[in-house]
Amino acid sequence: MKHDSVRCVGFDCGNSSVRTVIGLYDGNSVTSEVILQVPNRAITVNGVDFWDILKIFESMQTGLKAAENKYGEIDSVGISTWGIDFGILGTSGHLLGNPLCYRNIFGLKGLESIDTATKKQLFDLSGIQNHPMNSMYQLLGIRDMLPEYYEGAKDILFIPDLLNFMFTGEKGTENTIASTSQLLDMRTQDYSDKIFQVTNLDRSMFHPVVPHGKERGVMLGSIAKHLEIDSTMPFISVPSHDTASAVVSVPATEDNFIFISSGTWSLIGTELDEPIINDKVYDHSFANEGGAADTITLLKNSAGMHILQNVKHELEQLNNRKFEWPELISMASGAGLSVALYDPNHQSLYNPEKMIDAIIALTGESEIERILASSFISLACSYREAIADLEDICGHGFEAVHIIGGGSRNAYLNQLTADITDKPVITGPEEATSLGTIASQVLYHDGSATLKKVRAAVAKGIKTGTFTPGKDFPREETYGKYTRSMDRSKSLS
Ligand code: LFR
Repeated sequence: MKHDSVRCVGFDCGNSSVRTVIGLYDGNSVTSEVILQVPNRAITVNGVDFWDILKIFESMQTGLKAAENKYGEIDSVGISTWGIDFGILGTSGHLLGNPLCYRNIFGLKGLESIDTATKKQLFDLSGIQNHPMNSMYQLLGIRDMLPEYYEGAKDILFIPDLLNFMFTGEKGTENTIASTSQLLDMRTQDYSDKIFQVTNLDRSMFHPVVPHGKERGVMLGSIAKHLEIDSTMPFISVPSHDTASAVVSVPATEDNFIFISSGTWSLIGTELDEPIINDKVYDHSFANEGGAADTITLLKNSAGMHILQNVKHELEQLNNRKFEWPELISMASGAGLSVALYDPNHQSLYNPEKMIDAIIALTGESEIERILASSFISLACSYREAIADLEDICGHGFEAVHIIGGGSRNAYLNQLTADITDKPVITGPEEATSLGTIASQVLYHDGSATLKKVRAAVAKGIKTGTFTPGKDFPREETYGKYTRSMDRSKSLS
């Protein structure tokens, strides 16, 4: 160790914020501080949603400089982001445009172009659920609808790969982010030639997988000079899909645990040594994504806080004032339980022009308090449904539910989850992704560290909460109302 503690910067770049976090590892525990948080949002241009990758890159540079100013020389950096999306580099080596956001019609068109039997084959080959947002389906849609992008493409870099490239000039990928493309065979966690053959996509655009714990490159001298910071800091191959990093920080000591990684999405699943690829997983729409240290995160991609984030945003625009979460939660809880419920994964909620109108159309509720209550309760019911499916797939029950990520701050939703699932809920850490990114760098610095050891080191530095199921909560009545509201043919998950 160069100093008393190893100093790692973890970037957590999500759909709603870009966070720079510093983590200090003293050989025993990881402590951390959020250095900078900058809002992120997809930007709509002529009906198509894009990411402002340059703003994201700039905010990461600002965060890195602030971290070094405050803590001194940084020993390493790791980047995690949301999954699926990618930048396209042309033959000149430059970006052909802002990366598209997965909430667009290209993926849906791509999915529609594949027949049912081939979709099943693609699941069997990959172990990943057929979701319209998967990079594979987006690329099929882009090839058809934006041919100038596809034909001009030399390299496809997933968002964390693109950011690593922008910082270091090195192109590469790693298994967790690449797994969200549906182009890997999750038995080997490497690209599947057969999938490229079936889809007729071009494998040469994709980059080799850099194993976790290896260096992906060092910061470009020009950036270091511009920021006036140390130029030798290595960028480490961490689980660069935010979900995979977040799962590293689950404070579980047992091997079998359920996590709900709660943010814009809710990822509900468990960690496995090997993928489970069978008809049950297919029917329940679960995916075997890549996890840290060669694990698999078997999970359901389910709608999360995206619905409520949009309701909040629309309310703020309508009323020309801010609505903080505690106010929205008290409005929801005041409305009680006797509200209509809906499927949070209903296709009409994926990217509606107006989220509030879309919920009204599904529920018939028109008072905002009741819409909020309906949304929180429906989310908690979707958790119970996914957990029941997971238990069915795994063939055993799970005792408790770990809720991690920014959504774990929401005590009302945590309690509803405990009440409706009838399982104790353990919450924390909130900064799950960045802590996981930091903990994964510990594996690079400390040769004796294991996933178990770094998980324990993270657990020592965080606060957790516990929510116990209410004895008299009308859980069957509430869940029954939810299941009756479902129209499976319209569900995306
Ligand atoms: C969560 C997440 C999900 C992925 C979704 C879209 O932040 O990474 O795992 O399915 O975003 O990329």
